[in-house]
Amino acid sequence: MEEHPVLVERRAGYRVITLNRPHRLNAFTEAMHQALKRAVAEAESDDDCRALLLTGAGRAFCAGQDLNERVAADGNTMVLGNALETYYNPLVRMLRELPFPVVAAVNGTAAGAGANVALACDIVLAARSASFVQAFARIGLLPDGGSTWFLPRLVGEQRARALAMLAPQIPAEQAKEWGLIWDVVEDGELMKTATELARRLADGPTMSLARIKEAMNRASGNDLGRQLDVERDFQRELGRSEDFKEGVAAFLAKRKPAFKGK
Ligand code: T3D
Repeated sequence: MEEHPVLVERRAGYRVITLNRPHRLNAFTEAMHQALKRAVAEAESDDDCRALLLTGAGRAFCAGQDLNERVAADGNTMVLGNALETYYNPLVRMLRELPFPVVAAVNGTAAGAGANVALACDIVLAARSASFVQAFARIGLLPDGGSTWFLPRLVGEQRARALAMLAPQIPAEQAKEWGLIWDVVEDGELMKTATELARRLADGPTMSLARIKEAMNRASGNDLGRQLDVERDFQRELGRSEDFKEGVAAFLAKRKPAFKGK
């Protein structure tokens, strides 16, 4: 067994989590799932952690499920529903529900569930040489990790269906043009830009960012009326925060705000 399928670096205000199975393009094994779950849970329980940066070691971001783990000794394939229930679905929920922003720095190929873990993050930044592929139909599966939900919302129904059914490997620039991801930067600039982004978010008004995230999550299931109520309730709460006081004071004093995340 590999010693460290996931690396964690603690920095002031945020953590960098690196998927670390480069010889298998950082494909998910059970051990990697468990290590990632632990790393995310530890970040969540750390009061000083106000943002997360997720990336991959080597030339890929993540190639999805490690298919070596999908052939049982008797030749029958495993019960895949259990894998989703135990690992992928909780991971996607966790990333979406963390009370601070998650940045994905997609350093190379993001395939299958690897692409969809990236899409579950709040802001997806990709290196110019990176690519995205909903590889599932190539092996007789359907896109999981929430992508039948994410894709139509991000790129529209027609492109979503084609991405899922034809499984093309689309370059980062096209992913950006289609609205699948936030931005593309030169390969050598990826980690610098991504860490600046994580740093900036970690220095931000964390309660506000958490409520933005939650409001966006809820919007997909709400009609306008309900969503207006959500905004009202969250704004009421944020109006009492120290960061709101600081934001207004800084604006009026024409200085940079010093948010504390409270
Ligand atoms: O099963 C469940 O729990 C249900 C949930 C499923 C979630 C999923 O993610 S299903 C989809 C699984 N992923 C894939 O089908 C992607 C498979 N990989 C590829 O299609 C290609 O490798 C890539 C498009 C990602 C990259 O292509 P390329 O040409 O850059 O690299 P390569 O040569 O194909 O791969 C390099 C090595 O990584 C190679 O090993 P080798 O020959 O050097 O020993 C290759 O076998 C290995 N690798 C890549 N992806 C996987 C993998 N090994 C195991 N599992 C992989 N997913």
